[in-house]
Amino acid sequence: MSSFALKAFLLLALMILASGLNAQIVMFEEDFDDGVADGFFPDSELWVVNSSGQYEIENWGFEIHSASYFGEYWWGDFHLSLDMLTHDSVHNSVGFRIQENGNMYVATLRGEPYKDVFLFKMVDGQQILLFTGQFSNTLNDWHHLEVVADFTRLTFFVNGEQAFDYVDENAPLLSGRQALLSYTGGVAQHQLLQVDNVLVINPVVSTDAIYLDRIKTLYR
Ligand SMILES: [Ca+2]
Repeated sequence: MSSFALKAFLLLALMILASGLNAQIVMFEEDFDDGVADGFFPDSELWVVNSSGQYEIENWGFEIHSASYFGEYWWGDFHLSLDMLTHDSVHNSVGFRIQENGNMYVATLRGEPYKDVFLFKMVDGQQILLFTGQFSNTLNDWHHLEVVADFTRLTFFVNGEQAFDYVDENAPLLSGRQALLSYTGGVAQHQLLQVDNVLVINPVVSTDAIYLDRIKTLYR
């Protein structure tokens, strides 16, 4: 490629990148409306897509855990959002930065009588409480949950309201898969968990800035 052609190519690439500067990269998206939970890896065959285009699992019993995993082990920073409804149970939970050895973070919203949020870190089978606090919410309603992981800073939003903002400075988990988590126990021995509109995005602003810098360096 001639020097002129190279410069023209780089300029074009720069313009394309600049035009997409405020865009966001979709890492994962599933609304279940086609009846299939593409990209999910459930640990139980009880996870199904219902006739309303939602992903659900129903469990009866005490202390029953189930997960449906999605994403990649190399996923680092992300913004996860989804809608979640639990019938007859208080737990709305998502796992993230789930590593191959099972270590992970878990964000939980609990309804009445607790009305609180938790951030746990699972390390070698041990559950470490990183944060808990009161958080007003209602039972048997859809809640919009968002988890934002920015390096060691972990933020949890419920229905648009910040529920925690925690910086993990003690051996933080920096990458991993994600999961929808079902749990029966405590006040209810039954849970029908329903999930919809799972979206994982990676804000591209900082990424583009890095690439723009590289291309500018090449072009000089
Ligand atoms: Ca749907």
